[in-house]
Amino acid sequence: MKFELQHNDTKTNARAGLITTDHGVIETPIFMPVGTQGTVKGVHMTELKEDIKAQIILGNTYHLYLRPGLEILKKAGGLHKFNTWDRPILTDSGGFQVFSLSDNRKLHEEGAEFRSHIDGSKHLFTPEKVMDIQRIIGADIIMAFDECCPGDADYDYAKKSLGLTERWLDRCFARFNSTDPKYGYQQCLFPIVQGCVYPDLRRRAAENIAEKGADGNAIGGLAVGEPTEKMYEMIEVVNDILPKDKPRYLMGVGTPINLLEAIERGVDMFDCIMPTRNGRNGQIFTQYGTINLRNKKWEDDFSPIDPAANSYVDTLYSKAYLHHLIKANEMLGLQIASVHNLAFYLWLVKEARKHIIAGDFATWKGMMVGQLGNRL
Ligand code: PRF
Repeated sequence: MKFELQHNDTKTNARAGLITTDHGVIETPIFMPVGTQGTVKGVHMTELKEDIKAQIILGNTYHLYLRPGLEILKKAGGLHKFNTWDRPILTDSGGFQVFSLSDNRKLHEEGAEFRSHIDGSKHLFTPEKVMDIQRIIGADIIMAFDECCPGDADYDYAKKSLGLTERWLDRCFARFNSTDPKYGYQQCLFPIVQGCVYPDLRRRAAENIAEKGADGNAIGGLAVGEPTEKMYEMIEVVNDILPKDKPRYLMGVGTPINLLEAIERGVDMFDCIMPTRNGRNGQIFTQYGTINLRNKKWEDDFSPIDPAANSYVDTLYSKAYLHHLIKANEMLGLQIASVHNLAFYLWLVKEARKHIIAGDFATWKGMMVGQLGNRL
């Protein structure tokens, strides 16, 4: 994998770059739609490629390992072949999902023990196993196995947790470096900076990771209940230390405003379930603010969903129609909302990139932040 920095903004830390993988080039800053179970919920691959223009999508080790399982993924020839997505895939490592989804999880030095949320079966994820699983899934970008510390963890817990994440990281690299890609294309490993909301722990984590010389680096443990200002402060602390010539990925973040604030602070990659999950609940993102389509006020508004039109659904359907579909729990409602919101997120990062290259990112960002927070 190669990262080429094309433009550094002079007024902020925003950057525009190109990541080259064996499955294609990614223009940064980029947003990666979440495809937890090998599908971006409710969205066809053609829509994802041609309408939303996604350049890379996510998969989840935890889900894919439990279902369909490694034997099927191996037989399929990897996730790209299985789901027909032929552009890059990044997989999250499972630690975060074990903690948010599974039952009876227990963490120890060896790894994380848990029971499947599907059938209650018992499993153990170790750093080695998680590297092997992501090799089998065939992700272009593999994530390290980490513990995501809760946003309100005390200092002692955060410090112990970071120690464990650091020892796990060494085991991840040892396993990753002693195994080969399964399907003939390159795979790379991104470490994850943890350290909760404590600047000294974040600094230590970033310094340790900077030394590893990885192809890219991630920031985890944010947007997990801490105040938003703390999140921005931690991004600044960490990005001061992480290598400038490697992409930086902020995991699981966030609102359109969060993305612009993080881009301003030097983040290049994002993923979040917000566009699809909120879409399914009737929340539509637009450049002028958010719309709650469940609200009665849209019942007889026959204007287009979004006249700014980033995707084909925006002018094809009206707000009133989408209001009706969502109220009636119709499948098509959540599909339209997901396509619209993902296209909007991809539009937002593309615009950010355009303005970074044009040299007026700060002005544009200020204006956008002013309007994105509106509730229409
Ligand atoms: N670690 C991993 N995945 C994640 C996170 C993390 O800290 C987060 C936190 N925002 C989202 N997804 N491995």
